[in-house]
Amino acid sequence: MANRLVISNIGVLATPLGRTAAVGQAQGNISQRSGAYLVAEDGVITALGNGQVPEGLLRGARQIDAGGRLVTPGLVDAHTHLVFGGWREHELAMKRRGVPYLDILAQGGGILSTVRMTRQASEDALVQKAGEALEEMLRLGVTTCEAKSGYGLDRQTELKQLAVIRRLGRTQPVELAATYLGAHAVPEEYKTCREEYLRLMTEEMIPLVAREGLAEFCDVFCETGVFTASESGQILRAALAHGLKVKIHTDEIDAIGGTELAGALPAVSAEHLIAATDRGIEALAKGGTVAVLLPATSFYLGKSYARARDMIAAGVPVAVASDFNPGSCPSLNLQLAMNLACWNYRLTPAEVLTAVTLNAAAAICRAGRLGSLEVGKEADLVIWDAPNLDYLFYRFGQNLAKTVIKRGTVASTCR
Ligand code: IZC
Ligand code: ZN
Repeated sequence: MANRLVISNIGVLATPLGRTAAVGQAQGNISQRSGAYLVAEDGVITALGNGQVPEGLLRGARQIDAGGRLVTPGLVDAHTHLVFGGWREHELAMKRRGVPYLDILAQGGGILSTVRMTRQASEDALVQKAGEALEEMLRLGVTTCEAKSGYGLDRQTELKQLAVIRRLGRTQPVELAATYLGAHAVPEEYKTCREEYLRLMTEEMIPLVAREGLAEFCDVFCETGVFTASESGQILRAALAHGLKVKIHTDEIDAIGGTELAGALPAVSAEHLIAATDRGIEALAKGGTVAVLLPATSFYLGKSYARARDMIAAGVPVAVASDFNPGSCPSLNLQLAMNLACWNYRLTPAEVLTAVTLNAAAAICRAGRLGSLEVGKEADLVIWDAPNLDYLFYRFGQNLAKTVIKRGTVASTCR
């Protein structure tokens, strides 16, 4: 007999609908059912209804009374640098003095400092550390998470990071989507011969990562002093040629053409976009590229906030993610990013919900299976210690997730 889960007495079941990203006004048009119940069998949603659960559905089922609380899809964190050695609190004083992020990197700190620590860490130590982060993310309501490499840059350490992601994907409940980010920085040993590093990525690493199925996506940090738009195009085209899907970090600090490139390729997603121009936004709309916005990074770098309202108006699907990393966003709290998105992007609670569920799932090519609560989708959901959706955005600074369910199984219970 199927493994059946029934969640009854749901105060409000709030969810976007669909199997592709919600665009424009649709981003804010979510379904909100009062007094609902949900039934899942073997991890897949088989029925949704209102009021009393029919007797027949209760037989042999595990039943959870939601106690009149809010239920939403499980959160999808579509942009994290999950696997890294060490931290970078030694840069705090420098950052407080106003030394810019890119200057710290140019001096061999920043990403390159994390690269040194990640090269030194054993695979087991990285599994332990990233595993603890995932446990915390799960408690906060995250049921699916994208995870990038990019702190090895050499062959051995990039493969070590991807192996960590693969191991964690098999041993803990949060579903992982792996991204090869060899183009996160030019490693110090290639400083005077960057073409050699480009060759290593396009001719060796990308083919290897694709052939061995170590990552689904390839990403590039397209930024002043890191990789140019032309180099980014070269790397991402090589990735596409080998069957990887592509993403790009672009317009985090300067607009140097990466966003136009993202729309033209097209990339599945373009991330950051703090400095995006009208032309960049048009290109994303044309390419159907998801804008993955990272408001906690704007907060931490003291930068302005991406033009989320303009993007939605222009027909760009907007997702919101944590950007968890040891430099520009040492927080894995996606709930905090949701609050910032509501108040600083001026998105409605419904638009933010779509941004961290359906559109985030689309940003990692999983919207057909995840990101909304509908018959046929996987039963990934959060029972919140909240009576309605507004409450999630009204309170802030503490974890409001009560019970987190992944594929029909209770994965975390708090409060
Ligand atoms: O470690 O600084 N922006 N990559 C691009 C990062 C931030 C992560 C880091
Ligand atoms: Zn990033």
